[in-house]
Amino acid sequence: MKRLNWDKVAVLSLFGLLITEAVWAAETLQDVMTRRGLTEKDILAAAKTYVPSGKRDEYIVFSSGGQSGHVIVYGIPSMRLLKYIAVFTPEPWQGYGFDEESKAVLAQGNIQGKAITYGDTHHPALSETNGEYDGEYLFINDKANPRIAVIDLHDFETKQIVVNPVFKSSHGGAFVSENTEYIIESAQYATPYENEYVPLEQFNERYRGGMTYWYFDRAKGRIIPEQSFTVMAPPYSQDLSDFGKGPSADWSFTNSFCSERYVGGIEQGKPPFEAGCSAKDTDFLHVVNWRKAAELVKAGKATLINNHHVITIETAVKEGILYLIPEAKSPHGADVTPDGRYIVVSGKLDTHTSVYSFEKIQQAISAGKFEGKDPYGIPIIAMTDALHTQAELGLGPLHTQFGARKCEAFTSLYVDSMVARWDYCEGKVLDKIAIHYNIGHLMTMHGDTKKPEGKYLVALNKLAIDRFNPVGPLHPQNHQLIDISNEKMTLLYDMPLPLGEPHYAVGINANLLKPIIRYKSGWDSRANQASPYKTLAGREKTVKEPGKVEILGTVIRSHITPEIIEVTEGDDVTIHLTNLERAQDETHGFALYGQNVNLSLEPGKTSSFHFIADKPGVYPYYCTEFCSALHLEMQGYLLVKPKNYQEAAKQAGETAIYTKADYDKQVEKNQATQTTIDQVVAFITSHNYQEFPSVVALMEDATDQLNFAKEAQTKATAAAAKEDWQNAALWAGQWWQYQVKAADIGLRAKAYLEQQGANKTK
Ligand code: RUQ
Ligand code: CUA
Repeated sequence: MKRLNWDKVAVLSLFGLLITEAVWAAETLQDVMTRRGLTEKDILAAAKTYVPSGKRDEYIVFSSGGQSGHVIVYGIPSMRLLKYIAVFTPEPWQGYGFDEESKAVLAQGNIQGKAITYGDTHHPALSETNGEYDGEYLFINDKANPRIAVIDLHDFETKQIVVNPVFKSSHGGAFVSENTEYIIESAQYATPYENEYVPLEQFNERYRGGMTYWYFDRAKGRIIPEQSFTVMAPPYSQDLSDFGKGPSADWSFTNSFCSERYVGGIEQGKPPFEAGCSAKDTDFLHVVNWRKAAELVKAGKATLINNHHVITIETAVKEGILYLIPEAKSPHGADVTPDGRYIVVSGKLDTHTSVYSFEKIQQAISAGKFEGKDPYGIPIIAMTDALHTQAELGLGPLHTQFGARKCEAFTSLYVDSMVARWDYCEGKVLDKIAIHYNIGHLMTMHGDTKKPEGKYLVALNKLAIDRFNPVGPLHPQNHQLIDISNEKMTLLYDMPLPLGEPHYAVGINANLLKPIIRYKSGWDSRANQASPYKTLAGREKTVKEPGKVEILGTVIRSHITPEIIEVTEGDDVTIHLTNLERAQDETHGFALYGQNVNLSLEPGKTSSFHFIADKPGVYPYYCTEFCSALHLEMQGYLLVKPKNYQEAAKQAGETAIYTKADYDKQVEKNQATQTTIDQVVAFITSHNYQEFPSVVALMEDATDQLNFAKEAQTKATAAAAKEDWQNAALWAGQWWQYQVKAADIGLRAKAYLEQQGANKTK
């Protein structure tokens, strides 16, 4: 339990039980190594990853949650899980998809009117300023239902979902431009842009791929669909994308596979997709001048399809914003180097990884030097004219990330189950390390920015067989932590992830993240504004109209207002709840029997839910977070009366259960608690606590709690003066609740000051 149990502490210390006798001799490190069969290498790896209790991780990773539709957050080097962020899929702990505010976000992701309650999340992207992470926003795509979500890193919540208006799938997103002006999302499986039936026989003429550029308004923290556009591309299965950096910042790069434009047909005796799609020796890297494309849209040169700006292939060719370059068979991944001078592309079915030179590409374009045109008239730059170098890294090269050293790159080798470290300037291999199995993406710290920090690499392995304790035929995934700070890469840790196939992940220096700890009071977090339903203490109210009930309520330790909600069968009921707490961990939950309602009310938040009370009955509700010693008592009843119900005579009034003795006993306890609080406060204020911002914040928190305590004390004393011992005892208990919280916060502040070696000033 997270709170100190005051009674227990008192009793234990009274009997001296807190002092344990040393009955067993402590084990030495050597003993433990022998007992557990650990080598010195194991111990070294453990020492590199172990984060002692109370200490924090250096990096925070945002990983795709695959089919779960979530984002997984964990720390490096400890690999400790910190959070699942609900994105495309309802998630009750966060109230996501259960309160009206978040349901509105999920509803933005409806596909042609249909609610979609999962996502195949692939590539998370952190917002950037001048090509470096700024810690403000995270974006992630859904491959199955082409969508992009915006997550605000101020509170780690999903704020927006946009649906691609012309694609029916999308793989190559999300990746951001150097200053997060645009987020790219490329199509995967070519389809007609229109939402209508087009026979496969018209594949070459009517099916299309493309690259969508979503405009991001930083001030609003939202994608603006009206200012976004798509550059149409041939039906070549556009795969992954990346934006340029520095010299190449105005350009984007998207690889593709199945440029054969094969449409399957094994049912008609034709070879299957996988054979037809890998027949040619090369596919195409798409090179797009997105800056110029955006200007073309502004100049009115785009066509409106499904109410969305599309630059047709014809326009793109005429205006010189789209080029193709052959790339090795079945390529995967397109990664721009930190200096923006090269683009690295691997061929899954080729041992080569190709390094294209941005400068050479530009030279070919300005010289008009092309080896031909594709069937859609797009100029093709010869591979030899664009290549800087090629490297033989191993079998099945896929994705590339960059290290902190000059020209240092890391590429995953799917078939070999290895990671290659190599020099992309020279095209030579430096080191290799065997990883567990089925590696897809890999990730280094800040490895896709202008300034990679290196240090650690995570290999994202799919379907971890033979590695962890078996849990049935569906296997967890395996994220392997690798130390890349030395000349030889070393494996440090295997972390099973029990949630969807890992695709890509991004790791950011923890110092760059500054999430808030509470909301401004009465906040609609999803809309990021004060909620119109914000309710202050004492202003709770119920508005009844025929057939309709609207309640503006509050929650605070250990009480839900209203406690009793009475409605009539068939009523349309809306309830808005505001969490009045300011203490940083005082989240209350709200669960209601039989209505699929489950809210998370973090301090300051206002959430709503709506339902039709169609069945007469008794529906208890309660708080689902262990928020205080009286958490279990944080409860209420929704009573749905049948239509035309005749009220029975009221029962006699409630009987008091508390007496003067109870009140006196509680007051005595409160005074003792106050003494402890005073001591803690004296300790803190006699030190230079003002030099520690987190202690100052804790003190503010504690002061809030003490003010609440004072209010309850006033009520208790007033009731006692009237000899209303029932209410006096209850309010005295409430007063104590706030004291305990204040003491708890104070003790945390004191411990922190002691740890940090604060100086005595008085
Ligand atoms: S992908 S395993 Cu979906 Cu990024 Cu390459
Ligand atoms: Cu609030 Cu439990």
